[in-house]
Amino acid sequence: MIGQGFMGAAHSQGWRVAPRFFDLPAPVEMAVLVGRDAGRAADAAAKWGWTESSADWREVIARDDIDIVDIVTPGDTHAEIAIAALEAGKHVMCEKPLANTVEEAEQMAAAAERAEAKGIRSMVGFTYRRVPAATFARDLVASGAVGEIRQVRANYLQDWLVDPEAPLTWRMKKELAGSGSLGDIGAHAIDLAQFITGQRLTTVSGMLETFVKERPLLAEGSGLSGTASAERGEVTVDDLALFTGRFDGGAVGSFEATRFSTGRKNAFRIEIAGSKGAISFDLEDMNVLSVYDGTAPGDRLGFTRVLVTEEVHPYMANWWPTGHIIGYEHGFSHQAKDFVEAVANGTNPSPSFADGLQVQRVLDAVERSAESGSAWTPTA
Ligand code: SOE
Repeated sequence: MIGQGFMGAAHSQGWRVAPRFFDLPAPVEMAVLVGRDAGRAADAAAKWGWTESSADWREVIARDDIDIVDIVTPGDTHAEIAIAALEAGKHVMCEKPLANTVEEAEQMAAAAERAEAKGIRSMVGFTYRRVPAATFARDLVASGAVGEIRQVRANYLQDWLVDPEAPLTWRMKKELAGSGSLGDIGAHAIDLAQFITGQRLTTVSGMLETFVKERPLLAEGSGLSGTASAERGEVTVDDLALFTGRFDGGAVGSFEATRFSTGRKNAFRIEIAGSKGAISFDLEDMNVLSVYDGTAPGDRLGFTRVLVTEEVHPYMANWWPTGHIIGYEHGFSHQAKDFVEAVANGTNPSPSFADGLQVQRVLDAVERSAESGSAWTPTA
């Protein structure tokens, strides 16, 4: 695994737990954790359960005893590391968004296609697809439970940047993160909306806003927080992204991604309304899927809170007895499990780098639309 921030901790948990709860077709050995800073990498490796640590990813991907490379670094390094790892014959899992630009994502998707011809697998870490209630939502929609999909409403709301003195971490620098709320959390909304509906966004119209244009530089820390220094720097990404879009299957969607929604910590909601019914998912209530059956008798209409905690639900048979809930970190175990199965069984995992490229094109179209004053902009 390359990277040692918040996602490093989350992915480590996934790799460590997946083989203990799922019968995987191959063993998982957490071999090497790579981080820029050798001391921090050694500490993180010891804490999270990696056998070794290193500060040199090139040396690690050249090793014969490494089969899988998991990339959890900021977006500016995804393309270089992923392409090198694929060319070295390693299966690659890469955090979202796939890259910082469409051009990089195209190069990564092309490298993944070349590697696939040699049996090398790759996947993007859109983890929320693997929250059982979200996977179940996809299954229900695919079974026709909502009928013809008409409306998609997705909003991903956080508030960790409301304080104008919160320091300038890498997620606020375009050269490192590619974009702000748009790519960081809007990408999740795009992926999940497309995953659940089975439709793809073809045109978008959007606006972006940066509320706080300058922040104290980061003195110490990383990830979402840290201590502020006396110096200030420019925020070069969006704080909020709002857009509407049309899907290729006829649905129409509205999207909101913001780190300025005061009081909302990690509220990711998606609602789909169709000709026969509707579903509503809320990450803050992640063991539930609200389902509306518009064909029910008139005296029994209303959203039903379905507890997605039963062994009949996706991934749930391997966890706890009936009604026992799971949490944020379980998605990372499901992701690790699905990836190991694909690698061992010789199948292509999903979402692929090509899927990641398509999301990147949507992000880019939103940016182009916002620059041009919200004009309708094709995603391809
Ligand atoms: C910060 O906004 C963040 O950690 C994102 O980077 C993740 O992708 C999201 O899952 C939670 O919030």
